[in-house]
Amino acid sequence: MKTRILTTAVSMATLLSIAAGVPAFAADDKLNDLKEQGFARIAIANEPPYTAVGADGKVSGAAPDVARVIFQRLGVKEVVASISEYGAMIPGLQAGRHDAITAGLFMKPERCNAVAYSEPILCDAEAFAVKKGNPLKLTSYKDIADNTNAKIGAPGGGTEEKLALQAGVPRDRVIVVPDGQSGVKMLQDGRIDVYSLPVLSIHDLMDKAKDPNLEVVAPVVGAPVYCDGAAFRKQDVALRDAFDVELKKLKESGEFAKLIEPYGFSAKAAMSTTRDKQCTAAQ
Ligand code: 6CS
Repeated sequence: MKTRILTTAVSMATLLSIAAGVPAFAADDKLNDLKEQGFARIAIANEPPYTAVGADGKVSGAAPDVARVIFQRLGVKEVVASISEYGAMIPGLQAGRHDAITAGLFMKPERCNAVAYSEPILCDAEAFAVKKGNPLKLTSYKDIADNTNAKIGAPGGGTEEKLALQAGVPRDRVIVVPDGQSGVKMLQDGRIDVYSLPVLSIHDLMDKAKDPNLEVVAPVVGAPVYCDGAAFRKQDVALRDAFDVELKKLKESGEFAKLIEPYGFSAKAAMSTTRDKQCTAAQ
């Protein structure tokens, strides 16, 4: 009886995948392709502690470190990173330039519709870097919208840019900032009044800037806590599922906490939520 059910189940899966235009065997090819390729091409942003590229070209950061361990357990020896703006990551994945996005790309409904996310990995709130004393008293994206002189810097296609626009900040007061160092410089030069990134990223930048004339506002009032996951193409859901099996083992063994908590992330935060919850949360 069991074999028959299994047989029926397999033929049903085959029928469904062929109906979806994807030959059943193709779904599992991606992992085999990566094993043969010897590496997985990952998109990163170079925004520590999520992702970082050292002067020697070495890739680190919580997201690539978790991805590297998981891909190795799946039989893919290495990860090869390319730096991308957040807003270009999903188009790059869909165009086949990346095999996965492991960059702290936060789960949001529109992104969850475009990619196949793993279960949650890195969770964080949002933050502002402002001039000492927070002269414009900016503690929320709405405060920025309400102050007609205030300009915010944020990553292109990133969550903070979207939150500012959704709060009513006009497009000409939302300045796209290519990287952390540029954001700090623009704030120091007064070209922006606030630079917004996730809390851990802003703290990393401030620790390195060592500028007594800057301070951090965290968490941003009214902004959600987000979680990322590794993101795969929709048609690579079998690879995503295999990734999730190994991620679950890492979480259960305690290795997951050992990988991400030295960077300041909370394993408990990621383990207390799910992809489904993150993808359906109103944000
Ligand atoms: O997912 C995003 O859009 C945001 N994630 C991180 C880790 N940094 C900034 C970016 O906007």
